[in-house]
Amino acid sequence: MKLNLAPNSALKSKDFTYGVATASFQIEGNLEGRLPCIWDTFCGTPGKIKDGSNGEIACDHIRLWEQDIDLIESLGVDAYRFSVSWPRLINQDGSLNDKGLDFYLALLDRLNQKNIKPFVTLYHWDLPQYLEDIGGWLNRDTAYRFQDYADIVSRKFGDRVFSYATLNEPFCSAYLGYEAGIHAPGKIGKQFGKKAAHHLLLAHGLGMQALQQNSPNSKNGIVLNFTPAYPETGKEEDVVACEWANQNFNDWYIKPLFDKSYPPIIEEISEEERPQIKDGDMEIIAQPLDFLGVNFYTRAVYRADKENRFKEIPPQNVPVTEMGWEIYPQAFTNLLTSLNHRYALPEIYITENGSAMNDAFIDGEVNDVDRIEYLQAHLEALDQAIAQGVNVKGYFAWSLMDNFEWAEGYLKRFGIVYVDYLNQQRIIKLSGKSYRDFISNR
Ligand code: IFM
Repeated sequence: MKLNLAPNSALKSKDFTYGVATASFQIEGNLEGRLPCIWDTFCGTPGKIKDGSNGEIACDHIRLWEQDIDLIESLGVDAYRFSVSWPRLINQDGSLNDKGLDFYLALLDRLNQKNIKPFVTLYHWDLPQYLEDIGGWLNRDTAYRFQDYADIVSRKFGDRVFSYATLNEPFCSAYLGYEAGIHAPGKIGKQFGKKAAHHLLLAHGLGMQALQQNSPNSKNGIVLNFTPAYPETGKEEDVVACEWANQNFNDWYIKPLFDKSYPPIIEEISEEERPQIKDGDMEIIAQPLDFLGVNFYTRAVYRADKENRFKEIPPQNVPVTEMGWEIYPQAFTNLLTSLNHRYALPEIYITENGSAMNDAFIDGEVNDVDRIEYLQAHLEALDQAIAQGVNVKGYFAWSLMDNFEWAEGYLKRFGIVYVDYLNQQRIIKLSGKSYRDFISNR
């Protein structure tokens, strides 16, 4: 099975950027080289991670980074998206950690030498634990500490970075981390989620100010994840429930960036849920963006529910990935065209798309045809969105290699490269070979 698109597809252009993506906590390991973060604490709390694992070794990338860059080069991609670790770069007193800085400078230099564009994410969920100890994202001051971090790092990285994203998926940090409690720091309660979200968005705006000042030539923006909401039936009550869920999970994060306001449900949520918005906050949040990163994996289906307004209906009798997420590529096209219709968007990069599959490592190979099918269907869906006028400039496969999948530990594999955790060997899966051939035959 090969990845293939029509010869006239925009995705066949050499100007379209293809990449692979990772994140610091998920691959780096080497805890001794940095301060503790909220995910170390979460992993240390019994019952939080399905296989009881942690990020102590992960893919041992801090040690194996040179060979990992060779691997990325061998895939023929144009770009590598990765995150830098705040607790590896900044000491508790706010000064720089020289060893951490040297690591990332060497990584950036090597990528640039190889003509692989570095897409750097500043925050992919590894908040320093000392900041969580004083409230984490519930503390407004954390947004200003993030600005200091963005400022110091972007000065030091100089012109090495092709693109900066302030945050990856603030929905996950805020909702999963501070409301549902299934991600670090594991706080549970409706009174937390939207407060954390507001401070994250404020941090984004403040961080953007630092980036535009220190690094005006890089493409600076933010990465949001979207799980488009669909009503279970056409009944009005389901449609209303679905709209509520959509505002809560998707619009809450994008609307402030472009419209300087939260979605209408802000008028209906309880006082205790509402964030404290100070004068000028919405202007800070809505800094002009050079790009918007879109992460897409699946959709969600909702029905009306008397107690909670909406109820998510798990996929039944439809194709799903190992995460139990429905495979529904049409939602990818619809998401992009509808965002394009609603907002004055900057350039879009698909900063994550991919699937966890039940990979079998047999005789040194992983023939993950199901992952290729997922990729093929999503590239076609993307192609359709571009044909309908959406300005998408690039696509990153999630992920370069299998890694620590948060609350799932190492049980779920998203890589196009297999990692044998017993010996840290990397084996390019059939999907990785297909992606490589597709990119080189453009
Ligand atoms: O592994 C994660 C990544 O860190 C953020 N986006 C979704 C991926 C798959 O769950």
